[in-house]
Amino acid sequence: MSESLKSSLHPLIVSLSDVIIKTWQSLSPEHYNLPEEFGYIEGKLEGERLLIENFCFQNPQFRKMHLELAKVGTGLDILHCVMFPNVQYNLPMFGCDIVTGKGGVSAAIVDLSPINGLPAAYIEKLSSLKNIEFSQPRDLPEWGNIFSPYCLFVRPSNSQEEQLFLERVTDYLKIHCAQSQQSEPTNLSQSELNKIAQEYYCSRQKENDKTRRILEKAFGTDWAHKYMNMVLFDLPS
Ligand code: BLA
Repeated sequence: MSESLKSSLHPLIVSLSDVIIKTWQSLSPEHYNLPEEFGYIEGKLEGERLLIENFCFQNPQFRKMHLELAKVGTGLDILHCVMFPNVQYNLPMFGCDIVTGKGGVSAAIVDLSPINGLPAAYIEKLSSLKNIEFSQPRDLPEWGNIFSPYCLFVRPSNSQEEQLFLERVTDYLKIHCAQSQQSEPTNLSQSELNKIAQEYYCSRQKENDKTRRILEKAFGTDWAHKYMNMVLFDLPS
């Protein structure tokens, strides 16, 4: 990981990216080649530099495990992470997004989002996690009907809450990695349903105008469209 970009990011993003990469190592990940032009990217947003760095892996259960770190000027840092299951496995979508600005962390979201329902083992594990209260919970946007009842969406208001968020993401990742290792491939018709559900998840995520706006301003409409469709939320083949 390039220390130059990473070390300049908000500490919560640095810690979480370390946790993600470390946890993925238990999944025997192989490299996933993103389209070549999308590894390390630099653009300009309203005269400010936008830097994007991508890390991408795959294994039998996950067609793509994607971590993106981004910095806009000196004000805005972003962590974006999605684990896309292979549609042959009945696994949910792990998704996480952190946006930090001059005033601290503005959005921190993590979920294991259902693909044709959450498997019973996930419900059991997630519902037995201890309840944590955040002082500033946030409301999901309209396109957010893809998220599960276990979706955590908050504005952490101090470093203690940032730590709690980090611990909760770690819990979700550990549950997901362990479950994925026990998962067996399903049949063809269920795989087809999983594919449709994953396409729906991606189409809803692409309705997030806040993400689109930043990419369009820095790189133009065409490039942003390509990036959202080929890198952030590409469809299963
Ligand atoms: C919100 N995402 C945001 C915001 C920005 C971005 C600037 C607004 C911050 C705020 O409301 O406080 C920007 N996020 C980006 C950019 C990238 C990115 C530029 O990932 C990538 C280049 N978004 C995801 C994933 C989830 C997600 C995987 O990519 C959830 C699993 C959620 N981001 C998400 C949600 C919001 C958000 C729910 C709030 C949207 C709103 O309130 O309208």
